[in-house]
Amino acid sequence: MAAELGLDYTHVPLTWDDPKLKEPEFLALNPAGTIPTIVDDGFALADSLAINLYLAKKYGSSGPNALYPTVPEGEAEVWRWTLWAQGHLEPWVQRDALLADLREAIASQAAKVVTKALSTLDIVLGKRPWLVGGRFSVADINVACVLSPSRATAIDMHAFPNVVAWHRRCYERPAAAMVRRRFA
Ligand SMILES: N[C@@H](CCC(=O)N[C@@H](CS)C(=O)NCC(=O)O)C(=O)O
Repeated sequence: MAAELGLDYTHVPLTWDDPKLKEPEFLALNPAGTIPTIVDDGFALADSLAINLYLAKKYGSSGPNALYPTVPEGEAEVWRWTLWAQGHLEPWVQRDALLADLREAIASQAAKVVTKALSTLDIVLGKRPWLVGGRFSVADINVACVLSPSRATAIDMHAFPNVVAWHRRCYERPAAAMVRRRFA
């Protein structure tokens, strides 16, 4: 999102298992001790989808490349897709990262939930190229990043061609390609 918006930012490279995430200095920014976490003008915020909404609304609400709709209906649809991705996809897609016993308990259900969610997405993306307002927006980023190649290692999207094509469009954008090259 920062790259899409052309923001000048400093990336502090910490991996999910870095002990620094559980030290007081970091916990003061994010009590959950997780990445990603941002600090913007002294304001600390965690959780990737919330971060994307915040940055898009603050820095991307106007101009030809705006990523955050200004009309209430468009904003509502952005919330809708973000909450949908968080509820219907993220916990299930991320099952690889969950505690081992929990992961085992949900494994058989996770595939069904993800398949149902991807079916919904495939129907919607068969009717329009982007999720909200006929243009690329934070809604696309928030759903696509939950399905990112690094997170969704266990997900096979091939049965959902509209999702595959849209996901490629998102990840082929110059900002996404540039960031992935930089951190590959
Ligand atoms: N829903 C959160 C998930 C955050 C999360 O669990 N991050 C992982 C890395 S992908 C992490 O920092 N794990 C360390 C831990 O849970 O202790 C988001 O999207 O930001």
